[in-house]
Amino acid sequence: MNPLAELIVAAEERGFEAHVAPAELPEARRRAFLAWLERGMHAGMTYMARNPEARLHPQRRFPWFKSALVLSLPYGYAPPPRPAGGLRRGRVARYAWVRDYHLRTEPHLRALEELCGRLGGTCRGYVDHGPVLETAYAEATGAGWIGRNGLWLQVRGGSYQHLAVLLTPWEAETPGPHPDRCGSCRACVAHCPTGAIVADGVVDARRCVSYWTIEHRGLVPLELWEGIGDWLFGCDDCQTVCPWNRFARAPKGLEPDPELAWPDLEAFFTLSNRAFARRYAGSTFVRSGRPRLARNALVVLTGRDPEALGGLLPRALADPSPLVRATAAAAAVRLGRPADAERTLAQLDDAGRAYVRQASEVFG
Ligand code: B12
Ligand code: SF4
Ligand code: SF4
Repeated sequence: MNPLAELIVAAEERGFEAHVAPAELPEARRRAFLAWLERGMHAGMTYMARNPEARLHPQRRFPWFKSALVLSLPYGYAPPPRPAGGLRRGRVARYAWVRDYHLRTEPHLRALEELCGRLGGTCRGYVDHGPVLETAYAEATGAGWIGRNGLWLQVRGGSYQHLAVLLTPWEAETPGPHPDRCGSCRACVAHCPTGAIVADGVVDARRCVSYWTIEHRGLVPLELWEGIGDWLFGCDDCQTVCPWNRFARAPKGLEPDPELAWPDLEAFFTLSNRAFARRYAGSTFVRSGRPRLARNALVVLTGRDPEALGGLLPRALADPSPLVRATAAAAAVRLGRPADAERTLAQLDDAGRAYVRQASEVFG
């Protein structure tokens, strides 16, 4: 068996679907990435703009790199039941209902790298955070296409699939392109709550709920609160409406955790940062941390359960995190309780005070 075929078998034994793409990405995809950066669509993700050439040409850093083994891991499981008790409002993106996929995938990538060594080559595996255009490589395998929502999808499996890429030193043939099966459908564009899909396959992170609720570290712009709606962590609106996700596949032996799909929002205000990290150890929540989850909870409750928000406000206004205090003060303004916000002003930094003043203009 040739080394690539052996790697595919090994990846499949580990629960992945695996396809091969040549190292050289199509020029159009490279240009699309640079245009996205030039227009500032990476928002505050400065790491995306750092050394773009490394992302576009991994072979410059790894001269041995000849083909990419693209691994996909489905996560199309059904929603778990909502646990009883607690304050369980808002939605969590499906990928976050289970143990963090980075943690689950890394050991498999390391094992495949070791296998490469035994096969006489050097490989390098990345999942999500590496400087690799994962959807572009997935597209280049010819096993699926990039949809209008910018995600890679397959006829058999939809888009609820994580990607990982193993750079290998073995040549692969260029497969034929997969046909675009979006056709005249525009459901994802129509259902995006914030108009973030600005062109076919192009998502402007500055408008994307997923960016603001997961990646962004600071205050969430007030004009986006409405669009964020009940999204507590991430957003799946451009996927739930996609007709191909009727064929989404569930991974074997992985059950979603109801406490991750429907977390008790009160925990975000009562736990210390350390206790939060312990309670949610191994989940994607830990990457964002307690203050950001508490910030998001305030935005969701403002629109979805003002009564519950009223009960939480005194604690949130006295939160140890300035991010949570400033968001709570803006939420108080939105709730028609400006006096509560006023009392907190002394506890805010300049940015927090400006945010509350702005809240009075936007919501007042
Ligand atoms: C930065 C990032 C984000 C940003 C920006 C999103 C974006 N689309 O760029 C934010 C934080 C908003 C985000 C959100 C989400 N993300 Co994200 N994200 C990434 C990351 C780290 C880099 C993506 C990137 O390079 N963006 C820059 C743009 C220009 O590149 P691109 O998205 O690859 O776009 C290519 C195509 O769209 C294509 N293209 C350009 N123009 C056109 C035109 C046409 C017609 C076509 C067909 C294609 C096309 O060329 C581009 C360049 O190659 C990747 C992991 C990785 N290392 O690749 C994960 C990744 C793309 N995200 C992923 C996921 C799951 C999500 C969310 C669903 C999470 C959630 N539930 O909240 C949302 C979905 C939002 C969306 N519709 O894209 C998965 C996608 C899996 C899949 N099946 O495709 C990835 C691959 C992570 C992983 N390892 O699983 N993400
Ligand atoms: S993740 Fe949500 S906000 Fe982002 S593009 Fe998809 S539907 Fe729009
Ligand atoms: S919702 Fe429609 S347009 Fe969007 S990715 Fe799915 S098939 Fe393509």
